[in-house]
Amino acid sequence: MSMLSFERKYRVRGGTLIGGDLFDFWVGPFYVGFFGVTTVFFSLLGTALIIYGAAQGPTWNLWQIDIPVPDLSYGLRLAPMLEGGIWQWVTIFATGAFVSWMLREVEIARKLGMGLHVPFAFGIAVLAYVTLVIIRPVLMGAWGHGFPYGIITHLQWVNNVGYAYINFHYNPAHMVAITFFFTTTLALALHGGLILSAVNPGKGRPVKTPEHEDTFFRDAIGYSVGALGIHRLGLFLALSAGVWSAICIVIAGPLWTEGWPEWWDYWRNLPIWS
Ligand code: UQ2
Repeated sequence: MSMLSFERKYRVRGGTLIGGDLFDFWVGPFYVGFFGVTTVFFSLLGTALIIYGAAQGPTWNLWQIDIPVPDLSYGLRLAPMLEGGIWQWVTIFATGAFVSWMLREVEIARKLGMGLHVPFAFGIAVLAYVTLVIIRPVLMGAWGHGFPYGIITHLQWVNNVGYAYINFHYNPAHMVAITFFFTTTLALALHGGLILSAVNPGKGRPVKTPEHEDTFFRDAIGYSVGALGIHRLGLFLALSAGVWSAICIVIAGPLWTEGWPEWWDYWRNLPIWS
């Protein structure tokens, strides 16, 4: 079945979470739905606010534009627009847009009778963002603990938070997160390389089969995780990277206030060493 006739067959009504048939239609190739409308709504408002914030100056240099967080003294209250209020509303609209996009993915998956793996995976990315700008600031008692929306300024925030805990690389959850990021790249490099090597064996030579893929790894390391298995593993590794990233930042402050090197003192102070 060609893509076009497949789409005609499967572009049917139903599967919506809210609104019934009201927004159950397509605009060109794009499914709309209730959450398509809310995604556009939140995105436009958030983008307009960012441009309004940038227009307050002092620069239109893309690298230096900044939407700053409120001062810590505002705690968890709403700040005046030009003193961090813009950041607060951008955060609300961004979260609204991200959650809307996820729910639109849920509706599309339901329509097609598919699993919810893609919206679930996207939800982990949203969770990582929400952890930084909502969960951790709330746990620490001030919106000013969120990261500012600027290319340079968000990097400075990462740098400052790192030094606030002396050396963030001693955060054990940070270590786990990094390990998952690296292992994700390893798995994707192996998978991408394996697939391309089977599909592109060289000019004039026949494309190889999944059995070739299995056999390559059984010959090389005595084990093949399998065609389905590599995708389960890849999703697990990638989602774990996101989850442990969220964990490593949400425990820094709310749970552990000293430098991360000191966290290991429990180990150095074990009585067995004396
Ligand atoms: C595999 C397989 C694939 C793959 C890859 C492997 C046929 C097409 C890459 C090999 C992967 C293994 C052995 C797991 C490596 C473990 C980690 C943690 C990186 O066997 O089946 O399908 O793409």
